[in-house]
Amino acid sequence: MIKVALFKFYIGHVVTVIYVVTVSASNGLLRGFTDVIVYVTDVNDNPPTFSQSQSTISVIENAPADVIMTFTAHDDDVGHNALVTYALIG
Ligand SMILES: [Ca+2]
Ligand SMILES: [Ca+2]
Repeated sequence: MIKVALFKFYIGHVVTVIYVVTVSASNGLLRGFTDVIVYVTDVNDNPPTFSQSQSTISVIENAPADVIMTFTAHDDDVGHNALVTYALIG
């Protein structure tokens, strides 16, 4: 019999997922158990992605100052590895 429990917790900015696997063995009459604890730490292996790869907008030259477009990026990692900062380039 194998029983698996999943726990996720934060240590600082690092998210660690813990699997606790209980394994049993039997000889037909008696049974023994042991727990196997697996720590899975996130790796920063996903870049931020935008929902749109390119956007175009037109604004008239005398338009009042205002928000003209909003971008949001998502990172599939977790914790500190999923933080996204934005910059204008060019
Ligand atoms: Ca990332
Ligand atoms: Ca990852």
